[in-house]
Amino acid sequence: MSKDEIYKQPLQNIEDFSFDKAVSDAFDDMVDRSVPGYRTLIANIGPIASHFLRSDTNCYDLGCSHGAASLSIFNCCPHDSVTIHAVDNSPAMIKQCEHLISQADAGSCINSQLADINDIDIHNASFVVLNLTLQFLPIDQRHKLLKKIAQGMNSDGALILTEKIILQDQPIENLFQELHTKFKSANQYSQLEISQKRKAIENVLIRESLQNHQQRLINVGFSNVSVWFQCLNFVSLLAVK
Ligand code: GEK
Repeated sequence: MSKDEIYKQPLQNIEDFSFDKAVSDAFDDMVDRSVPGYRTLIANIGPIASHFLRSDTNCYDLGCSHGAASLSIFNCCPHDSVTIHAVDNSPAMIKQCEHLISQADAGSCINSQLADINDIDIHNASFVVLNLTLQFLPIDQRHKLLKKIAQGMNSDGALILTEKIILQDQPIENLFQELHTKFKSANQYSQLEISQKRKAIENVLIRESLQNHQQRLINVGFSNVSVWFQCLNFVSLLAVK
């Protein structure tokens, strides 16, 4: 695993953040040092999935990166006949995902796919994961994707949606931003790295309020939407069809 040093040196031009090879190489270190509770999220996705997975159904990990959620599900999967589809549109991410799947001897259960999640077919799904992925889609594409997920899901299925949200209460929003900056400083990111990364990601990661996410999930056909995890601005929802 490479250390994330992408924004360590002063940059003349800060380009929009993208999931290229440099980011993929540093991804595991980056996500651990940047997302409060990431390991807790991954550790719990498998056990939550195992409650909803049914034999002879599909599970989708959309925007899978290196497949951490897929592997967590694989390790808890109660049915051999479940196929986990790990999908990402970054070639570098999928390459490393495939490597880790084969290292875990999970190739017969996890099918990795280089594709845009807007273009894939979703059917006979008992469980779907969007762990920190929807936030990278333009807002006007989000309803259509979630509707496709709800329509391709069996009646007792569920979705985990994890997002960095924006708080509607401005003082709390400011406080959580400040605490997130402190979290990154405590994880050895310099002020320069933090500010350059913030600039690179500001037009790429588009946050919405918790209420927007909850309402959209209800609108597309989920009957129960519960928060199961929150740390600062990072929230994970369990939406049951
Ligand atoms: C994890 N879920 O470790 N189609 C496919 N993939 C996409 C798209 C798209 N349209 N847009 C973005 N991605 C992972 C972490 S990372 C979150 C998810 C982060 C992919 C993108 O290539 C990247 O791998 C992933 O979504 C977001 O549980 O880096 O903050």
